[in-house]
Amino acid sequence: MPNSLSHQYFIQAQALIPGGVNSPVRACHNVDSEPLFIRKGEGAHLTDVDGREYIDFVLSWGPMLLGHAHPAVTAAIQEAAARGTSYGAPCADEVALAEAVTAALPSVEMVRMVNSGTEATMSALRLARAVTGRSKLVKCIGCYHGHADPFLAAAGSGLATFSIPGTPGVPDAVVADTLLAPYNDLDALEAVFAAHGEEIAALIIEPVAANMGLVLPGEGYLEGVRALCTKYGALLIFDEVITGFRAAFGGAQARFGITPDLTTFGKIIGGGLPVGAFGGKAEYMRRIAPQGDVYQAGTLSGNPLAMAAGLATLNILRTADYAALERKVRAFVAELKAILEGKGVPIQIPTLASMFCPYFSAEPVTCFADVAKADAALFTTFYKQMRAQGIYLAPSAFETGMVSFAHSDDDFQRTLDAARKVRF
Ligand code: KE4
Repeated sequence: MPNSLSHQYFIQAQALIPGGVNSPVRACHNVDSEPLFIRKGEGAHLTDVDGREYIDFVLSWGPMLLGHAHPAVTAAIQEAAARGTSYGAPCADEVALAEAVTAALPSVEMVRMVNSGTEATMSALRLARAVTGRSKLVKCIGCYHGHADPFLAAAGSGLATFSIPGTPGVPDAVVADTLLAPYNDLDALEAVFAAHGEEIAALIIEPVAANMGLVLPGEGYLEGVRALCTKYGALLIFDEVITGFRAAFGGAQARFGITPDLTTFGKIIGGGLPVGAFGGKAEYMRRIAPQGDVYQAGTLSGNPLAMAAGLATLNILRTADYAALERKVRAFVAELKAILEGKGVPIQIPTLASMFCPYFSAEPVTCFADVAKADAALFTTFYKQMRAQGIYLAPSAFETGMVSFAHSDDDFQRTLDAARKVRF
C-alpha cells in the first residue's frame, strides 16, 4: 500500500539493508508483494505498523509453536534479562536446556548449543567429516540446511550427482564434495552410495522436507536412508531445525522411529530467540572442542536469555496435546482443500502435525521436481487475496504453513471464510 507505514519503512530499509530485509524470503518477492513491517505478535496474531491484524501461519518460520508473546516465555526472558544479557561463561540454564533436549530425544546423548540452524548444520557436518575421516556430503535436492557454503549446492547438468555452486561466492571446490539426490528416491540414493560410498562422511536430510513447501517421506524412505548410511559407514544427520519439537515433542525421529547419528535443531528450542543446537552419540560429540579436537565455538552460544526462552517453551510443550492440535489442523486443511477444489483449481495440501502446504497442482508432490510443476501464479493470487483479508500465509510456494497451540477455532473459521472469498 503506497501510503502505508510498512511501505515507508520498506523504502527506508532498502537504502540501508540489502533488499530491505535481513533474510531474503521475508521480502515477499515470490508473491509479488512488499513485506509487512510488524509491530507486535500476540498468540496466533500479528499486528503490523499500520495497526492491521493478521492470523499468522508463518510463526517466524517455525519457532512460535506456542504462539507469540506467551506469558511464561516472556516472563522467563524478562527475569533472565534483569540478571544481565550475556556472561561469556556457563550458566545453569545451559545445563537445564541440554537436559531437556537430551531427555526428549534418546539419540541425542550430548548436545552443543549454537546461535542458528546454519551454525548447527555446518558444525554437525564438520564433526561427521572428522569422525569418519571422509569428506563427501550427500543432501537432497530441495532440502535446505541453512546458508553455509557446503549446503549451497545446485544440481549439476543432467543426472550428474556432482554439484555446482548454488550462489556466487561459493567456490566450485567447496561443493565438489557435495553430492545430490532427489528426495524420496531410494534408487538414486543407492546409486550415489554405490559410486561414492566409501568417501561419504554424512548424509543430511530434513526427515520431513519443509523447505520446498511440505514434502512427506514416502513409505519406507527414511528406513532406506538409514540402512544405506549404516551399510556404507556414513553418518545420518537429521536436520530437525523445523521438525524438532514440532513433528512431535521428540521430533520426526520419534514420529517415524528412525535413529539418526546426529541431529540439528533450531527455531522452537530458542522460543523465538537465536538458538540452534547439534547433538548425537556421545562417542561423536566428545570429539567437539574443548573435550575433543574438532573446533567449534560461539560468543553467544548458550546465551542466558535464549536458554531461558527455550526452557520455558519446552517445559510447556512437554505436556502439550500434539495429537489434538494435529486433529484440528487436519480438519481445517480438509475444509480448505474442499473450498479450493470447489473453485476448480488443482490443489494438494500435504499435512503433518501442525504443518501444511497448499500446492496448486493436480498431482501429489513427492520431490522438488513435482514442486516446480505446481502453479506459482495461482499461489500468488491466493496469497495476495488472503493477506488482503487478514490472513498471513508464508510468502512463498516453497515454504510451509505453520499452526500454533494458540490458533483458535475462530482463527480457523475466519481463515476458511477468507478462502471462500478468493477469486482465481
Ligand atoms: P537458520 O540459520 O535460518 O536459523 O536455520 C537454517 C535452517 C536449517 N535447516 C532447516 C531445515 C531450516 O528450515 C532452516 C531455516 N529455515 C528457513 C525457512 N524455511 C528460515 C527462514 C529464513 O531463511 O529467513
